[in-house]
This record gives sequence, C-alpha cells and structure tokens, in this order.
Amino acid sequence: MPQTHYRTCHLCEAMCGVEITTEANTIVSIKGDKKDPLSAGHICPKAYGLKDVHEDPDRLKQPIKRTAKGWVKISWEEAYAEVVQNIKSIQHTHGKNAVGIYKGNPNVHNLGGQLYGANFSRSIKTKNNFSATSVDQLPHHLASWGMFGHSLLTPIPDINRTDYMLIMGANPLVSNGSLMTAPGFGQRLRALQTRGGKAVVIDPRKTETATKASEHHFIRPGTDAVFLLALLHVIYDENLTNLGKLADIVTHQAIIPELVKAFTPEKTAPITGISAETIRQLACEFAQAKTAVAYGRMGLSTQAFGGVCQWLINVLNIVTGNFDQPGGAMFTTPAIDVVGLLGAIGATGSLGRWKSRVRALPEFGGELPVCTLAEEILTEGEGQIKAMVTIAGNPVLSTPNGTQLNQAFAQLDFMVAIDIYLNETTRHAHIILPPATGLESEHYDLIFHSFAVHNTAKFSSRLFDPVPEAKHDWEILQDLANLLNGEPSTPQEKEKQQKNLFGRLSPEAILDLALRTGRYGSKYHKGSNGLNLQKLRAQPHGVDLGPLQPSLPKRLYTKNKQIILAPELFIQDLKRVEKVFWNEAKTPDQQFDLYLIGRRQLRGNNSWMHNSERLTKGSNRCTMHMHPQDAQKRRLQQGQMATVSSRVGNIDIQVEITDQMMPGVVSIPHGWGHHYSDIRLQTAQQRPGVSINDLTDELLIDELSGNAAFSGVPVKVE
Ligand SMILES: Nc1nc2c(c(=O)[nH]1)N[C@H]1C(S)=C(S)[C@@H](COP(=O)(O)OP(=O)(O)OC[C@H]3O[C@@H](n4cnc5c(=O)[nH]c(N)nc54)[C@H](O)[C@@H]3O)O[C@H]1N2
Ligand SMILES: Nc1nc2c(c(=O)[nH]1)N[C@H]1C(S)=C(S)[C@@H](COP(=O)(O)OP(=O)(O)OC[C@H]3O[C@@H](n4cnc5c(=O)[nH]c(N)nc54)[C@H](O)[C@@H]3O)O[C@H]1N2
Ligand code: SF4
Ligand SMILES: [Mo]
Repeated sequence: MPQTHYRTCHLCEAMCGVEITTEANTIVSIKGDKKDPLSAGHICPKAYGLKDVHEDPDRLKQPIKRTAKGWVKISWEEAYAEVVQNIKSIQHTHGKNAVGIYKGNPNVHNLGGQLYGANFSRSIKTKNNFSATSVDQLPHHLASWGMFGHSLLTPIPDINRTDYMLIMGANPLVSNGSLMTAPGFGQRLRALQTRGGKAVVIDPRKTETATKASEHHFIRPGTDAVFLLALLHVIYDENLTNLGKLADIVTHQAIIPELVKAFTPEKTAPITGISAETIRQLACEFAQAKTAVAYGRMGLSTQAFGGVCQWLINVLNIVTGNFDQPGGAMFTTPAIDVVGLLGAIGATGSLGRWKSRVRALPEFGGELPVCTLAEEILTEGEGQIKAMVTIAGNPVLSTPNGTQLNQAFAQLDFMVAIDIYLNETTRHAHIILPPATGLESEHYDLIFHSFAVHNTAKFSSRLFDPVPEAKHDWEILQDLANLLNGEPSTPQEKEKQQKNLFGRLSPEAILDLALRTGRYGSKYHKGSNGLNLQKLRAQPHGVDLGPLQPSLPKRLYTKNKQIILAPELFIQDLKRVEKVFWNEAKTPDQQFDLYLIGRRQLRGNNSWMHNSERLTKGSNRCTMHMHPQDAQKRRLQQGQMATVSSRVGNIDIQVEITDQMMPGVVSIPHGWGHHYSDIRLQTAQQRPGVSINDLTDELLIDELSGNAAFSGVPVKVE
C-alpha cells in the first residue's frame, strides 16, 4: 500500500512543502504539497535530491577513521574517545584556541544543529570559531546590528504585496530566495507584474530572474555601493523622501543628504556602468511607487563594500517610507521568534571584541572571518590552530583560496568532521562522525520561518528510521560536549549543568516549549488555536499565521527603540568608498583584465549535492560564461578550454560564450571541483568540474565586516 508523507524540504531556504509517496519503504514519488500554506505546491528539481541523498551508497552511516591502510569503520565509542582525547591533549599543550571550529550551511537547515551547536562550541571554549556566515550574509547582520540593535533582526521584502521591487545581486528564480524565504518566486514575480507592479534587476549577468523581470541593468561588479549612493542622491535632490510613520523614531536623518551629496548620477555612471538617466529614472520610480522594496543579496554582501551596501539598502527602504509597511521591507512574526529569544538573553550581536591573530580581522557575533582560517593554521606562533572540528561544511570548496585551505588542513595535528560524506574537506579529517540526516530527522525550521515572506509554522516528522546505531547531529554534538565538559567537579558547576536545557531535553521537547511560550502559543491562546508541538504534528501541511505585520518600534533592540539611520561604523566606511572610487576609476589592472563573479545553478546546492546522478547528468555545467566581445578578443571559441588565473591560482575550464554577461565580466559556478581520488563521491567524480574558489582571493574582503568579496575578483583568461 502506498503511503503519503508530508514534510518541509530542508535543502534550501525556500522551505517548500513536499508530498512524498513511499511503497515498501522506498520513495516512489516526490511532489509539491499543494496544501502547504507557504509554497502552495512549488518545488524545484533538488527536491528529488531528498531521495538521492537518502539512498546514496556513498553516504556514511558509521564513524570512520583514517589509517595507513585507508579508511576503516570504527564504533561510536572508539571514535568519541579518540576525538575527545585529541582535543583535550592539544588544548592542554597549546591552549584553548589551538582548536578551531567551522560550521557550514546545512547546520542552519538542521533543528538539532541549531539547538545544540552553540552548546557544543562552548565546550571547546575557543575564539577560533568560523562559519559559512562570513562567505555569505555577514554584512546583512552587521547592518541590522548597527541600525536595529540586533544582528538577526532582518528586514524581509514583502514581495506578495509590493508594487515595485529592486533586486540587486540576487537570483531568486534559481536560488529560490535567500533572506527572503519565498518558494515559487517565479509565481510571486508574475503576480507582482500582473497587478501592475514592476521588478528591476541590477546584476552583471542577465540572470534567469533578470530575464523574467520588467527591466534589467548591468552593473560593474563591486560598485553597488556607489549606485545606491547615487539613487539616494537623486531622492534627496528631488525631495522625494517620506519617512511616514517612522519619522519620529529614525535618528541621523539630517546626515544622509550630506553623505550622498557628492554621488551625483553623472559622476557615478562611469564607475557603475549605469547611465545617469537610468539612475534618475530608477530613483524616481522607486520613491514614487505606491509601495516599493529594495532587496540586495549574495552579489551585494560578498563584495568589498558589502556592509555599506546592506546598510544603504535599508536606508533606501526607510527614507522612502517603505519600511515596516505592507509592500516594503518588514520583519516577520514567527511562531518561534529566535531573534526575540536571543534578544532576551542579550545575545544581539557584537563586533571587534577580539581580533584574529594573524591579520587582526574583527570578531563578529563570536566568530572570525573564514578567509583568515588558512593563515591561522599555517602561521606558526602562540595561538596557532593545530586541530579543527568541521560540522556540515566543505570550506575547501566554499571559501576563498580553497587551495591554500586544502594545504592548511593537510598539516593539522588532528581534525574531526561531523559530516555525511567523505569529500574535499572531510578527507583531511582523522575521524568522520556521520549523523542521520534528511528524511531520517524530525524538522522544524527555526531560522527560515523567521526570514519568510509570509508567517507559517510547519513541523516535519521523520519518514524513515535511521540505521539502529545512528546518531543525529544534536546527539553527536551533545555527546561530545558532555565528554569534553566532564563530570561537574564543584556544586556551582553541577547547578549550571542542571540548569542547562540542552543537557536534559531533546530537540522536540525544546521545540514544544518554544512553541507553547511563543507569540501564538497555547500558553497565551487557550482553546484550539494555541500552538504546541502536538497541534503542529496534527497539521502535516503546516499552519498559516498570516501576512507580515508592522511591528515597530516594539521589535527594535536599540537603546531608545530608535532606528539608527547612519551608524558611525558605516559613516566611517564611506571614506573607504570615496578613497577607492574617487581616486582611481575602478578598472581592472592590466594583468588581470576581467572581473570574475559566481553563478548558482538550479540543480546544485553549494558543493554537496553533485553526487546525485539526477542533479548532475547532461552536459557539463561547470563552464565559464563570457561575453562574445571578450571571447573574440582572446580568440576563444564556444566550448574551448581556457586557463583562468588570478593572484592566487589558476584553473582550466570550458568556455560558454553568451551575451548574457556584461562585457569585461566572466562567471563560474561554485561548489565544483570533486577531483580527489580518495573521496567517496562516485557520481560527482564522473563530472568533477573545477573550483572557482581556487581563483577567489582570501585577501579580497569587505574590510568592515571581514566577509569574503567574491564579486569581481580580477582574473585573466588565456
Ligand atoms: N565563490 C563562491 N563561493 C561561495 C559562494 C558563492 O556564491 N561563490 N557561496 C557561499 C555560500 S552562500 C555558502 S552558504 C557557502 C556554503 O559553504 P559550506 O557550508 O562550507 O559548504 P556546503 O557545500 O554547503 O557543504 C555542506 C557540507 O555539509 C554536509 N552535510 C549535508 N547535510 C548534512 C547534515 O545533515 N549533517 C551534517 N553534519 N552534515 C551535512 C555535506 O556533506 C557537506 O560536506 O559557500 C559559499 N561559497
Ligand atoms: N539552486 C540553488 N539554490 C540555492 C543555492 C544553490 O547553491 N543552488 N544556495 C543557497 C544559498 S547557501 C544561498 S546564500 C542563496 C543565495 O541566493 P542568491 O543571492 O539569490 O543567489 P546568487 O545566485 O548567488 O545571486 C547572486 C547574484 O549576484 C550577482 N552578482 C555578482 N556580483 C555582483 C555585483 O557586484 N553586483 C550585483 N548587483 N550583482 C552581482 C550574480 O550574477 C548573481 O546573479 O541561494 C540558496 N539557494
Ligand atoms: S526550492 Fe529549496 S526547499 Fe524548495 S524543493 Fe527546492 S531545494 Fe527544496
Ligand atoms: Mo549561503
């Protein structure tokens, strides 16, 4: 008898509802769940990846250890003992900071990882914490921290109700939205256009989103800060500001016109490649639209002025009256308000409490920028990293100058990876601890419910039982934390341990507590409406909690519940913008005469789903896109191999000539490069591709936040 199971896909931020049919314990179909209140039936090709990962013969199910004779299976007890012994002895000899931690993207899509990750990190007590945040959205956090007082209080574009959407450095038609959980983005875009609205894309590539949008303009990579300053210049120049109901709670209003004064459309056009006329048109349209929202994502965060860009996006929304208003940028009111829970314990973010040892990059929210990880391992001296713990991350492929990190990992005294695959990063581990994953896990998205364009709550029970000896991420993290902490030796320690929820409760129990005491919880809403885990389990499609609602000033975490329109750190950083762009018009230098940018692909998920035949089959996708003019100049033909080099390295890659690229800019997807013979990724190795991060440069960063600047890496092509 076929059975039907409903759950939320945890692979990306879109949180699509899926309907999975099984027969005799085998998946026979995966479809979109039409009754899902958020995704209404939408899924992407990766949804079938749920089956592929579940059934993948290469997926690890038991701890393995690297020995002279290759990888051997060991018991959990043996693995734990060896991990704990090594971490303790290295910390004893070299100090706490000698152990580094890197947490990758799937942690954020994992209930247990989210709940237990911090507790685990505390048991290591290192300042060398790294994560994928600093190759991704760190500038968003910085802007929120500076302006709203909480690094996670993230404004979300209310795409369902807006009349005008300015999309910069994002390709939601492929990515399905990021810091904007918006499954079925294409449909939402069509609905926006059908109701007479307009979507404008600013991107150095005419992306899938740009093709469907109302208008697209090429921009020279890395110059968005200047473009945004010019938009604001016009808006002030033409008296188009209108703060509306926020006027009384926004500080520093007078300083913005001063800051943007010099950035005239005429002066900035040669820098950005967007004409003065277009800038004027876009600024007026945006400010005069009934409702409008500016949204900037990866392409804006991962550039040298990522922080400034995300700040200016917020400023643009605020000064045009498009903030905390339907159709503008709004905050969610989720069933479990992670932002509020962290706020209640004062965990609102931090900057620069300590610096990295080698390059003196600032701490942010307890982490250091990952672009400095390799040098922290390679540079000798006190505080050098001697051991690593990686958790659901593949930084050899996902962080700048992966070649260097690959070398650095190879010389560690000890490394343990909590991961489901033996891949480019985990091959350096001495021990790999593989968790149960995906369809074997219960799931509630703590993070992306908070970033969604509509409020819902959805719980997924597990579909399959993992192998009997399996452990979930949270169990591994908690077991290791307990072993590292040891038995409490003083009454105070004992009391502290007893108070620690994570020592006593399962993820489901914590989830239930958080739901019951949350905004819609059964503690406050008696009768049938109040949420708790039992109620949510009984609603397999999830529950609809309504559209985004205005919530200011209550939600702010700043001192007087005010929005700080121009935080000092951004005012200061504008000097760097002026220095770079006013002094030397930003043109590539003579040796590296092209700009390199990235390209996400619909049938890929960062680096780790290429072992699915279904997602990788067909013609080679790891290609370099290049404008016909640039190809002609270099006498390159369609499909030919070319060598691309940057300051840090070079790769050979097939050329795809397309006028969808801005002249002078080339694009390569990330997450490829599965060519090591000792990795257990049999399908991926048939189409290994090459890694763009063997070209990206660990020295190219947003100096303010420490975030990697992937956008616009200078390269040459031969
Ligand atoms: N050049 C360039 N580089 C980029 C980007 C770019 O656009 N351009 N994008 C950046 C962005 S946005 C991100 S988020 C990062 C991602 O960077 P990472 O997080 O470092 O890399 P992923 O490819 O997501 O690797 C995920 C790892 O988690 C493992 N995994 C999967 N599921 C589970 C699970 O349930 N439990 C555990 N323990 N492990 C699991 C996989 O096997 C894999 O090893 O890459 C960044 N790198
Ligand atoms: N299919 C698929 N979906 C995914 C992922 C995946 O790997 N595959 N990854 C997930 C993750 S971890 C994330 S963080 C999100 C990211 O979600 P998005 O941010 O929507 O994804 P990207 O495709 O990286 O979009 C970045 C865009 O910025 C453009 N760009 C590059 N440089 C510049 C610049 O200097 N200025 C401007 N204006 N644009 C620039 C690029 O051409 C690209 O179109 O996607 C998520 N969804
Ligand atoms: S868009 Fe994301 S959440 Fe939706 S099916 Fe695809 S991978 Fe899963
Ligand atoms: Mo990401």
